[in-house]
Amino acid sequence: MRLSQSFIPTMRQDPGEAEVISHRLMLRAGMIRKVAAGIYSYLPLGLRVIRKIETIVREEMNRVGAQELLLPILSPAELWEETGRWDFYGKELVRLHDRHERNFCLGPTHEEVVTDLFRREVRSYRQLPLTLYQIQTKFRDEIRPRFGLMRGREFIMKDAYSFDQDEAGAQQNYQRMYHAYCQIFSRTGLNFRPVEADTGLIGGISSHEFMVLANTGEELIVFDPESSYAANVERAEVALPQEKKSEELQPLEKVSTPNTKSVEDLCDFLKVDASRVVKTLLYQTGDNEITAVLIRGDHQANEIKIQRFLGLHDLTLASPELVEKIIAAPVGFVGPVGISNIRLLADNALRTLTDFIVGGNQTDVHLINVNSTRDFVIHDWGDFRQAQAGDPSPKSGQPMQTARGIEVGHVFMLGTKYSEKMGATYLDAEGQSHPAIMGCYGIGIGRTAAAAIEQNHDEKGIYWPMPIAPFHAQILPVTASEAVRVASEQLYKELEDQHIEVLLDDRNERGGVKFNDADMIGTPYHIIIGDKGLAKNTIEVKDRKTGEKIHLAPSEVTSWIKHAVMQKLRVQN
Ligand code: 9G3
Repeated sequence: MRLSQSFIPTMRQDPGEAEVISHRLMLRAGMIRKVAAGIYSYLPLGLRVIRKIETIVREEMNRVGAQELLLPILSPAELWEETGRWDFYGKELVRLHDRHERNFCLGPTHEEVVTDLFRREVRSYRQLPLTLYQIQTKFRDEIRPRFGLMRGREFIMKDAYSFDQDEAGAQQNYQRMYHAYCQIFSRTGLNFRPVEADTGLIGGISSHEFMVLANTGEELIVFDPESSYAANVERAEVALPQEKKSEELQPLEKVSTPNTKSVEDLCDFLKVDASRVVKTLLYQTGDNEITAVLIRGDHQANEIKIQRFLGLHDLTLASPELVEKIIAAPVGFVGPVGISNIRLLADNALRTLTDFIVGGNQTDVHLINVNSTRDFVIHDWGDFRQAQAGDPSPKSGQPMQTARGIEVGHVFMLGTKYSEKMGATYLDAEGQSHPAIMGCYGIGIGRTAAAAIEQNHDEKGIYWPMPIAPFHAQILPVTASEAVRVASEQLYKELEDQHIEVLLDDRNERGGVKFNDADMIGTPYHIIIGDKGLAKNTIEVKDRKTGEKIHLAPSEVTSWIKHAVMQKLRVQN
């Protein structure tokens, strides 16, 4: 491709709107343009990256026997009513109606549609197992679309659905997909990690997320450097504490602690460590009902764990008004002593904690040397906190570490949640009817491209991993002589003949402009052709990522590039 004839509108200036590096670089490299909040056009360069990721995904899906189809984007409300999700999802579901006032949504995911297809077409166990997938644009009306392709309202997803006869088959299918995902993300050239995940609102049985490791990632994971254990912090279980409770307890005391609403203020004032303080978090769990959760001062509450324990869909902190009304205590000074009308849950870390500090249910008052059982009654113990760095691994017992990641893929064992609700059954060899056991498997295609940039950039721009690079090599004629033009054209033709994806910067621009654009676009190899080099019969080849340069005779360049590109495509294969 000739740059003079291509539509790659690079930007010299920084686009102010972009909050993350991948969004900024996609705009600056001329890969995408915004049409509305969370809605983007993929320009030719961006689309090339998207297509390469899609090709890898297709190859690996086909390899494990998944079959590609294409379901409609418009989905009739009736299917979503059958599973209860028409009412469950609020404004995030993009709803519309046709000329006959029939309700539809723009598909945010396709469990309902694919399960409907299954129940109409599949009768017998002989037709199972069956795995279907598609690569399609989805719609979700996010409250706060941001970070470019990372969290758009319209986005490209590969979604796959598996149907099995029994649990064992479903597990096998899940494992196969898990390995296909490892293969896909290895082939893209990304540094990733599969982690145990929470099954969330979709209500599956087991699930793993595929995280691209990047400091800018929105997800926090804990991992055990000694074993393969890794999990999203939302999900990671925390082992019971080991130490023993001390036997001698100090007498409870009331202390004046002016202006100490936060744990930090309190610790400064009392000169104690946050691990001696217990926070009393109050959640509204009914119209006029509050549930308290006690968490150690240096720990974070995990609302997903609390929610699951309570069997609730969502969890909101109680308003100061409700707190005043039910326990007559000021927010910031609430504590468990002397409160009898609410349910008290406590995190397991409190099992071994003695002589701790809690709110005194009066402004500017705390209680010290507090002990559970002696001073108040805990109704339920549980794992209610977020795992953190240093917590023991459930596999090796060694301290775990934390890392940030971007979720690019997710695999779920669904069980019969959808097949039972929608009557997606098959007949076994004895003619008995059973609901199919399902799994679903997603990959964010655009998000994978964005994550690749988060992981592969420097101050000058992007450096693409070869397997998903929009072009393999870029020719930069940096002086305007006829000799340089002829050598560039010659090389361009040779490389194209060898099926190397090459971009020729034949624009009438200064060398500096060409260098800057090439560094920003991130083509892995830059072939720099100038009069000085040609006078010595050399052409410079630069590795965009490492900056390494070599000088080759013009006649050697094509075979060197071909060899280097093939090697980099193969290594990750
Ligand atoms: C909705 C809306 C938003 C949603 C969903 C439904 C997330 C929804 C979860 C999934 C799970 C899997 C198939 C591929 C693998 C992942 N946000 N989820 O179901 F109606 Cl508005 O999408 N889907």
